[in-house]
Amino acid sequence: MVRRIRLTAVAATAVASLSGACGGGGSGTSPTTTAAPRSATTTTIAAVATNAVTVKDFAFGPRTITVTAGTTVTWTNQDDFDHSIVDKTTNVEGPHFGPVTEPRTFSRSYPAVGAYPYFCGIHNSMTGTVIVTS
Ligand SMILES: [Cu+2]
Repeated sequence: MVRRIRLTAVAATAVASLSGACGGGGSGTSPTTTAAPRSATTTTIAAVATNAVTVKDFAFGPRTITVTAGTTVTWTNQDDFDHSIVDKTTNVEGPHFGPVTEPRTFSRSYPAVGAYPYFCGIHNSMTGTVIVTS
């Protein structure tokens, strides 16, 4: 099965440049010119990172999250029944979590770069992916 993972990086770069205003020359003496310092400001706005996934109505939200290596991702179950997180690659299933088997949260750390698809071990149609970048 081929699964396509679309990674959307949102980075807005705003560059503001200020050009020095040149004063006009008056009559008579030649004006003294002082070079105005040219100032440039670069602002980079990165996408807001999240390490939180909400589990609600048999769905993971967001279904795909992107985190940096070393991040711990936490799922919070807002349904009235338990879920679990199974790493699709390793088939390792975390404990059931939710209102029946508390706590309602489950956390897993992602130390290495890669794509980590997962699913719910109780409801296999529930799928998601953690994308880990450097
Ligand atoms: Cu489930």
